[in-house]
Amino acid sequence: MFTVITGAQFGDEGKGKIVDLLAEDYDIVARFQGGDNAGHTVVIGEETYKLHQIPSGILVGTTALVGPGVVLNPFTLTDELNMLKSRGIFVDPENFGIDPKASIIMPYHIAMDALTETAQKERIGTTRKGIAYAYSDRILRNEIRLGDLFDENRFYEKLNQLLPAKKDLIGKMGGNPYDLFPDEEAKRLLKIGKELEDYAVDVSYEINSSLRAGKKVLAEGAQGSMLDVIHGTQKYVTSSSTIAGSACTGLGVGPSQVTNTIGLVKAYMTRVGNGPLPTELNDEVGVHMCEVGHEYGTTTGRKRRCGWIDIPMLKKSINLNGYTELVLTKLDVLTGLETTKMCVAYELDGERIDYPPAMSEDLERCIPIYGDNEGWSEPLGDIRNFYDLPEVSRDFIEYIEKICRVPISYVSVGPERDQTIKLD
Ligand code: 2SA
Ligand code: GDP
Ligand code: MG
Repeated sequence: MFTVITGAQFGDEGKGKIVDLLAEDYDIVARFQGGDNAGHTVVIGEETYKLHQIPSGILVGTTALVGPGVVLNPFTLTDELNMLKSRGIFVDPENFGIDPKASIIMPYHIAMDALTETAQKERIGTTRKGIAYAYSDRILRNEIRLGDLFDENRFYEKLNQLLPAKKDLIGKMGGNPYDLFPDEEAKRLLKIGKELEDYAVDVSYEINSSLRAGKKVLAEGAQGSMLDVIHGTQKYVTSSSTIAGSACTGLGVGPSQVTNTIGLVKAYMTRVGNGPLPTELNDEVGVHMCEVGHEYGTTTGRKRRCGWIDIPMLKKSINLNGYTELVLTKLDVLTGLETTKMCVAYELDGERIDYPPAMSEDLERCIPIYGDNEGWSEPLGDIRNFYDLPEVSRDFIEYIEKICRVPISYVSVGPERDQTIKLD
């Protein structure tokens, strides 16, 4: 069984919580794209874990693999490994592996990301983790891979070839090329690389062999479908493919292996960074969503923009991912609102459309058309049965299912594992 989970919106739908919940039933959980721009939160009792590069399944003892499709920051990965170990989580080559073909996010990538963001008038609002530059170097075939750090000679050979051009470029971008990548940093990187060598695994081989042996594999997406580098709201996207198909390319598994795809849908929209968000609310309802939902970036702490759930976008995500089921999260956050709204269509140039236009410049001009419903005042955090939910909230869930024509398998009503309602 090979299940792929992705975010159906702009990320932060609660992938960390749901992957942690489902991981117990899987033998392997694997990350296939993105880097330490991701921030997946798992709350277990009093403990909160913020994972950036290590798959969320590690906390329940499921084998966690990081595929070759990711970009890897060895420094922050080491911090993350140490954080887990210091909190008593077992992490060992027995249950954690990284593909040596993963591309390294180099200090110059991070410097360039920051310089571009600072210089641009219309900022993307990146996490400044160097993601776009690391992926660009992969496409340009200029990347340093994790496996290069295992061999000092090969590493220096590549670095010495690349560094003069990087310094030149950083100088032209207005940065200080002389600070860039002193020799001590190269040595530190090599040292960390040597430590990570113990975890090196051919992820494609491992997953395919496991699937052949009847094991269950869960692929954990990062960011969200609307941030996909091809299908998202360009240019305001991340630099990897965030949709379900990317699990196949990022892990090296054939599409015929995929058994099901799960879409995580937040009961409202959030977006961190710039770019179109047609249902954005700049009023007290938006403030309610942000404050009650604690909508602050898991990696950067930035405030997330909030708005009503957007059905046209959801329809697009369903197409992009072929979702076989949806998980609706953060429904509890809507408690206390007088009315709940859903964007069911847009108006663009005087016409009603029920699917996002191809170009994000046009999406920017879309005016949401809402369906209104009464709100509910009951807190949902302690509810574990669908029929104990307030009727209006059940209508909200059932309407999404009906309009999307995809079953909702779970509704999440709080950050904790057990704050989850399984739907039949
Ligand atoms: P980047 O850094 O190049 O990937 O930024 C490009 C866009 O992608 C967005 N992006 C994200 N959106 C939601 N969540 C992400 N992870 C963190 C979180 C974000 C944070 O879990 O909250 O802490 O700010 C994430 N990572 C990238 C980014 O905001 C840009 O719009
Ligand atoms: P991810 O990137 O998709 O894993 O999501 P993040 O971890 O960045 O952001 C989701 C936030 O919502 C985290 O703080 C979670 O602990 C929290 N969360 C997840 N599910 C729920 C839920 O159903 N209700 C509430 N109130 N919080 C939730
Ligand atoms: Mg997140």
